[in-house]
Amino acid sequence: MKLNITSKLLYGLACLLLATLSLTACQRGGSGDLTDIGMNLTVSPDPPAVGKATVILTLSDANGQPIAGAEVNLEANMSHAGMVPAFAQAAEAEPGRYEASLEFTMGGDWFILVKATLPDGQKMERQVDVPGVKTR
Ligand SMILES: [Cu+2]
Repeated sequence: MKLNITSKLLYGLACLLLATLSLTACQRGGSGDLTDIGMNLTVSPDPPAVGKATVILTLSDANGQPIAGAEVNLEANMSHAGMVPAFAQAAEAEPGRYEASLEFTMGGDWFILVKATLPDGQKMERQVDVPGVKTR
């Protein structure tokens, strides 16, 4: 009788543990906004113009410390349909600072989709608008 109660208790605990684990896994697996991650993106030349551009991106954690070792991919696209997006993988120039080359193929309103995988495996996705790319 005593043994039976113990095994029921253990079973209950195991279920609880599993539920907690899967909940955590779901949160980590989702591509959330990760609001505590700081991101700053600048485009050079500034103001941006048609042609080659350098995108500089910095990532920082909740304490403002640079996040080194992230994998950062960029997708540049325009706000109207029918454009071929440009993709670029950013290289880490210094800890927490990532640089990529892109080419704006026409003037107008662009946006850059940043897809980053942080060193702890969390995935972050953010969009940065780059309006008014100038035609040379
Ligand atoms: Cu266009």
